[in-house]
Amino acid sequence: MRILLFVLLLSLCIAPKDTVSIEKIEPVEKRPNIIFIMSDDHAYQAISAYQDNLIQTPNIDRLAIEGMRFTNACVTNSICAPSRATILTGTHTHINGKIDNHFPFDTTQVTFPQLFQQNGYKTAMFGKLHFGNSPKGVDEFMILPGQGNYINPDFITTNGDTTRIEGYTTDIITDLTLDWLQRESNDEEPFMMMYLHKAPHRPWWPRPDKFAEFYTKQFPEPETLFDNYENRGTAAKTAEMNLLHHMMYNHDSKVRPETMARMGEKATPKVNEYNNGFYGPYNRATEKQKSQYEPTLDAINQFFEENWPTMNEREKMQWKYQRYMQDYLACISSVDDNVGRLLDYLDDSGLAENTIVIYTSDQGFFLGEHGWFDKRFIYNESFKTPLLARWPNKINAGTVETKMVQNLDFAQTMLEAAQIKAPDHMQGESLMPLLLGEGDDWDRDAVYYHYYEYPSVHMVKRHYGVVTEEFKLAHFYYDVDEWELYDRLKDPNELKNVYHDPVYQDTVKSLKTKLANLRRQYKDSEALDQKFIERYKAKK
Ligand code: SGN
Ligand code: CA
Repeated sequence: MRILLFVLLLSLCIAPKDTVSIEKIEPVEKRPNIIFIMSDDHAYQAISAYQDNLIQTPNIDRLAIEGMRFTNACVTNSICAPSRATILTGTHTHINGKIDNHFPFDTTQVTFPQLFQQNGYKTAMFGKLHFGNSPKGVDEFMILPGQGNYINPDFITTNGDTTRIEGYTTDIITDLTLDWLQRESNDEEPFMMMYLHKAPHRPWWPRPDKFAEFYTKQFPEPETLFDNYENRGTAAKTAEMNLLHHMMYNHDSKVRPETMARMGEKATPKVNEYNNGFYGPYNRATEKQKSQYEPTLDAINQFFEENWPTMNEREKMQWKYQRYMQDYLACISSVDDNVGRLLDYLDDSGLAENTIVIYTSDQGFFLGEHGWFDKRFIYNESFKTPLLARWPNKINAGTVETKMVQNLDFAQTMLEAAQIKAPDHMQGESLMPLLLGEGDDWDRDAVYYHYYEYPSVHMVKRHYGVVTEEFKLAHFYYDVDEWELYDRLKDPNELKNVYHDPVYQDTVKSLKTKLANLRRQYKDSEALDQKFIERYKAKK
């Protein structure tokens, strides 16, 4: 494997540098290296620095202990590729055009790695990007095509080839990252590295040892696991992301298609014909790897066959929740181990001192809250995202920042840290004052959100909204015209829409004004909403 990697990396030719016109500023002090770590669908509830009853993540937690933890970081559009487009461009998705996972990303736009590259930084990217096109502004990359695979993944390389590497994706992405750091980091030029995990994205295939380990564990259920969506709008009731009704037995819960076929009617209700959801990912494994997965698969399948027919609905939900958490958290355990490998390398090589390490996810995720998996909604678990940042001697250790920040702010933050001027069209704000403990004048009191991917998988309706510390107001549109208001302080689980409650009518009025102002400020409009709907219909 190491030899293969070496030959492969040797054969990579360096991509021509992209040309974008930017203003150069002479750095006044030694510029820091930056490592931007992003996992895919990593809920803050599954990082022990945020919530410690599901999993211990001692390595990721180091960033909180040695740096800053943001408790109110959120995304502008809770879905993968749009979030990445916002991070790369520093603009809302209606501006950069990547409003959903389907439409291609317009690569003529300036992305922040290009600015680093133009300003004397070495740049690299390893892992999941999730655009159909190759990243610009990175000297070297190895990215997963599309969603990528957990087992023996393929990678697109800088010279345009696709190559398969045997092993487990989270380990391999880290091997590639460490290998690049060993080869390329030096004292003269700073670097900006994007280290991007596929895990813990669906379908959750852990490494075999973690699969076995986590199958023995049981996890506490969230308060709202059995939510019946009363007192909410149509969107919550019609979304297709309920563990009992929409999570797939083969694809997600690892019930073999043969087990279900043998059980026949006893496997009902809602047996889905999604065999390839199981064998698509699993058949990538070698015979040796399969022999490591088989004992756990046998145990799961035996349990299912023996118990499922006599379980009631509640028990079925509980079983599916446990299966979900076992595999999702096992994937995260590998992420945490590998973040530990990276942090150890930074310590041992002496790089840690002058390197900013950021840890985030492309959005949040439901871990059974409201009975759901997946994301998309403006509701807390998917709207918020983890954000940790360590920068020795700059960020005070163990600090907690409660201000509302967004993935929209990341590009400008990293650019300012590197003393590179951000283009004026970027729409976020640099988080540097907050990181340096100088945030007294930070005056953002509301953030804007807009989700578009509907009708599509999981059927979460289009909506936009405004979120303040106290309230959340959202407008669902397209095939409904419904408003929802949540009192975040009185109803933290967002179980009661108070939009029509007479007590809240002044709040509704003032938030609608705030929302209209934000839409104007960020250049969003009904005309744009309509344009994106027409574009969607034209493609269908
Ligand atoms: C896949 C998943 C969905 C998920 C989307 C988007 N299905 O379609 O559950 O919502 O990706 O996720 S699966 O068959 O691949 O498991 S995103 O993070 O890329 O936006
Ligand atoms: Ca994602």
